[in-house]
Amino acid sequence: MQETLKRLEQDAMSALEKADSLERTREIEGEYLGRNGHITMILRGMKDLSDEEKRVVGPLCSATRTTLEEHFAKKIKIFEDKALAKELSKEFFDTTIPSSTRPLGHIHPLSQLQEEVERIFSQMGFTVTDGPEIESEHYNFESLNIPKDHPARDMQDTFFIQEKDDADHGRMVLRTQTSPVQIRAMEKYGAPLRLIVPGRVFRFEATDASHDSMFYQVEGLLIDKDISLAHLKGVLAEFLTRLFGKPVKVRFRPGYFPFVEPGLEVDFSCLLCEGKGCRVCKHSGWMEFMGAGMVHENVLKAGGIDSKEYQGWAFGFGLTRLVMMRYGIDDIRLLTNGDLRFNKQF
Ligand code: FA5
Repeated sequence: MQETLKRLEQDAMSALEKADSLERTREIEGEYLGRNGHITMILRGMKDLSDEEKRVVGPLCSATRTTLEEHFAKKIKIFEDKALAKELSKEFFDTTIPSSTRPLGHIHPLSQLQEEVERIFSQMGFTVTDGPEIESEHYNFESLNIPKDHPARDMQDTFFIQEKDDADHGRMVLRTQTSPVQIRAMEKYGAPLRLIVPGRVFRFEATDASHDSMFYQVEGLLIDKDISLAHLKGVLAEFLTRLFGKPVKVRFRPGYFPFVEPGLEVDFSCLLCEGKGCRVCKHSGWMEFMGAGMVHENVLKAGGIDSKEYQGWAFGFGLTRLVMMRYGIDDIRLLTNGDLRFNKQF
């Protein structure tokens, strides 16, 4: 049997060597390795051999088959490559034509700006934090020094999503601001704190070109010892300068928010006219930016922080409005209506 196998292998190899076409090679392959080929028949006949013979012939037969398979495959590939080259030479094939590309999506301008804001504040040592969009009245209002029935609640029209009043936490609402995360962070981490909270907020209001019922805010909070508004001014000027890539000034005006004392409205120098006054800044040289102030003693208390030892400031700006300023978008609703003609411009 060993002899037979050796002879078959030699015969097959010499026939293969002589084969001068793909068809002939396939024919010889069939004669030896096909369904009724010589090697296949021997393999099929193995079952009639004694165990001892099987032990010797089995591996030998498999080895012969593997060797032949490899040689046939090699020769077939040579013929196929030649055929392909011949085929290609018949037609002009420009290998420099770019392949057809699939249309790729890209990041929404709001998310792009959010990522930039997060990057800059992270570089300044701020942690990026998150909080629930469905919030309790306790976190959204009470703990932020806006008691029940206080007129300050009317400053933000609210989507209430629960009729029943929970004794400790009131009703559930869609958060109207990112400020509740101030309290959640104080409770969770204690002082000192240095964080920003980008996120969605919701207000029950009629939409127009500059107001939406869902928009993005970024909250900022810094709690430590000996903190003053001078630090806030420095941090904001640095943030805006890094964001816009040119020197930006910041100014404070008095403002009212129940959870800060003193409270501020923050403006930054107009990017277009650099403070000289133009149509965009209504000839004031300043753009309205956000609310801020020193965190109210009652808020620190609600968050479990000793206001004798620690103090700090908080701010909150509209990320959606910042995107509008940056790209000169004149209608806020364009950002969320999903029109690809609009989205593809960024
Ligand atoms: C607040 O929401 C305060 N939580 C901000 C704050 C935080 C003050 C910490 C002090 C300390 P206000 O209601 O002004 O403030 O909203 C903040 C920003 O959200 C506004 O400056 C504006 O840019 C944006 N904004 C408010 N309402 C809308 C709206 N309907 N659509 C789009 N943006 C809005």
